[in-house]
Amino acid sequence: MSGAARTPSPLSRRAGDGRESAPVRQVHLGLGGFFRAHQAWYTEHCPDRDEWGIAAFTGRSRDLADTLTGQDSLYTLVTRSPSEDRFEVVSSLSACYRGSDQETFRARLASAQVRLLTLTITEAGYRREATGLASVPDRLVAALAARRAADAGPITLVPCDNLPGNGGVLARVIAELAGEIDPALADWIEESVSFVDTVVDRITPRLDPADLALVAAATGRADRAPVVTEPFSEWVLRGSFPAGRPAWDHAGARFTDSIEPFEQRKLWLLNGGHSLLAYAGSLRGHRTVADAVADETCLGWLDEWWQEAAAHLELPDTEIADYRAALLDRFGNHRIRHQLAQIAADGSQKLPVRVVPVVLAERALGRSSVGGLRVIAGWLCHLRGAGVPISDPRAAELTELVRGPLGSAASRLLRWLDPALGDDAVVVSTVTELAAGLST
Ligand code: CS2
Repeated sequence: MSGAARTPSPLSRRAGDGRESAPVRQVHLGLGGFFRAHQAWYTEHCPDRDEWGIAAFTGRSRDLADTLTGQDSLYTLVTRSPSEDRFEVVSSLSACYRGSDQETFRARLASAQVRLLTLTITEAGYRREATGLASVPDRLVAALAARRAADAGPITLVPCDNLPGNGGVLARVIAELAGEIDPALADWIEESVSFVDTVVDRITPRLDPADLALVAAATGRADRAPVVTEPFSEWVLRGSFPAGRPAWDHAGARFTDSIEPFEQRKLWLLNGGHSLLAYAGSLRGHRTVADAVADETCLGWLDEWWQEAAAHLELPDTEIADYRAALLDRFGNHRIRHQLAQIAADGSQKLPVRVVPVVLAERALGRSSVGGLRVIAGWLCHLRGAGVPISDPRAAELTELVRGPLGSAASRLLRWLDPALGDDAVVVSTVTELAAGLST
């Protein structure tokens, strides 16, 4: 399609631009770019997609639900390789709602037609006290109570955030909360709700407004909510789906009984590498992942970190080498403008799962773990005000903790991450030196 000289028409006609909407059997919480590039895209590519429509609720944003509703829940997915853009209209969303619409959320979950709930609520979303309003776990428990009252049958919850054992984490917080409210509800949840663990991967930067015009020019359709993503995508799942699921395996998802090696590979190499670049790389003046990996110094740091992390992965060496090589290509895709500031957010929720396990494992072997400690040193500088702005649910507590002389700040922050790190003199002095070097 080429619409260079035409005024683009709105993207809103299912008949002409996409598919008819499918009956809602899946609900999603956390409607954003990543969900639309990942889970919604997998559903779109299933042979049984016409049976699995999605009702999606935003996390906090009101505007995105309204914008998507205004275009009949259709959107354009732009798959951006280093050399070209590919455009695809995704029709798998059947309805979009504001996250504040708890009544509809409850009603959807109380429907026997609905078999699945996927979630992208960020690492911080699994905390009960995360927001001033009702937290996500509170809202989930209320909706599950409605499902039980309606006798709507079993359901599967599929969390899709970067936490190891994310299904188990969610199951624990829900069980605890439900048990406090009503033990009979907790029993019903145990019998009727399946929690699936997942590893999700697709680099999806926040939308650059310049892409709106690009999509309009290329497709002839004015889409107010397109998503730009990379060509690579991975989804690994472990768990059961008592009420069924779309044939995601036909769209490339992998089902396994042993998810830990995939989790560690992704969290340590990709996400840990991202956090290293976000903190240490931004201190060298870089703004995007691609800019940072074009810098030999950052590349050396990345290599050092990957070397340490790889020593603790239970995967064949050749597989790790291939994964690292592919990651370098993905990080180096200069047409994906993935902002380091976006990745730097919520470090308090990210570093404990991306970096700390490797540092502890390296120290247990008597090694210094400079690669991993550099991430923590970069985070320390960031919390002390250097580099990109701080955005973190624990910001107030952490910025207070890192005031004063660098060495004692390093020791307090390390203790906050893990008491064993705070008590380890080698770790404290290494982080202090690395942070001093990064901030000059
Ligand atoms: C990133 C992830 O923002 C971050 O912390 O590391 O969002 C990363 O881009 C995705 O996990 C890629 O799948």
